Amino acid sequence: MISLKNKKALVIGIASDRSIATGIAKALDKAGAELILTYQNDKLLSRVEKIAEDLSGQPLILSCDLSSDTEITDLKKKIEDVHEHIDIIIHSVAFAQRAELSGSYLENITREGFKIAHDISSYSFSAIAKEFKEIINPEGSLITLSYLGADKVVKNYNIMGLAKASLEANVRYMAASLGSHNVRVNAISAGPIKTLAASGISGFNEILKIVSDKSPLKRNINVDDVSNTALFLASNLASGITGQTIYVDAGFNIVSV
Ligand code: NAD
Ligand code: 0WE
Repeated sequence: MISLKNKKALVIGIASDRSIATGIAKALDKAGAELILTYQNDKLLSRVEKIAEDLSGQPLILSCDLSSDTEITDLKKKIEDVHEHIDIIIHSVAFAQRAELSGSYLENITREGFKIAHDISSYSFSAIAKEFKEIINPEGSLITLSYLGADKVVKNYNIMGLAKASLEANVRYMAASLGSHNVRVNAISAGPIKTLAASGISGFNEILKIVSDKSPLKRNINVDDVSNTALFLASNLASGITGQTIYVDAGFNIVSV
């Protein structure tokens, strides 16, 4: 059993009980970490509170919309009131305007849509690291979530593919920047999972079917598959791993035709 006793973990991206961030929060909690959970807006507070009730620890719950620099600065101030240092950051956040997540890439792309997708889905991870840098302990671990569309063309993923490519490059530059502090930075590229971020995406069920048919493990992945990898990357068992994108996708990314 991996122990994260005395480790403090900031988990960003809980929107429902199905969120990948919810599964990761539960895994970190079970390993003994002390949690700080953030939510994007007031509509989500009651859900996060309900999820927190099922945890063994009592997490600090704070609001933070990552599109705002002041909200990121305020988040750090509020955390510093309670904790001198933190050890783990989970960034499980992505956003693109819905109209840009279907149909023709070139017909639907806009300058504003490009900016929003890259701002929330890539820049925000570095913005958080920049803000928290000085209070992250040595042996710290930063983890974000990516998707195959960063590397391969996935129908309808469109602008999010570019944003995830940026996020994965961001992971490498952040890893190089934080390496001298002995802080590691990695991405988990997860296979498709039915969460809020997947709801209403046209063709999502077909993607699930293709993965279960073609992946080496002949199945789809679940939030536990991702959470267990996050637990490993957060722990010192992964002490030599940084700057990587680790696929947790039942092997789907290695297969062709
Ligand atoms: P989700 O909808 O539960 O989580 C997305 C989160 O992003 C939500 O909590 C939402 O509040 C947050 N968010 C969006 N804009 C924000 C902002 N401005 N400020 C703060 N938070 C903001 O869905 P999920 O599937 O758990 O997604 C989490 C991560 O996993 C995303 O990065 C997503 O790209 C990635 N991912 C998902 C899948 C999948 O199939 N579900 C596969 C691979 C990677
Ligand atoms: O990263 C994602 C989705 C992220 C996402 C989801 C939404 C839906 C609601 C970003 N922005 C929004 N904006 C909204 O308004 N995934 C990996 C899940 C996903 O989304 C797809 C996929 C997969 C897989 C979209 C098209 C094709 C495949």
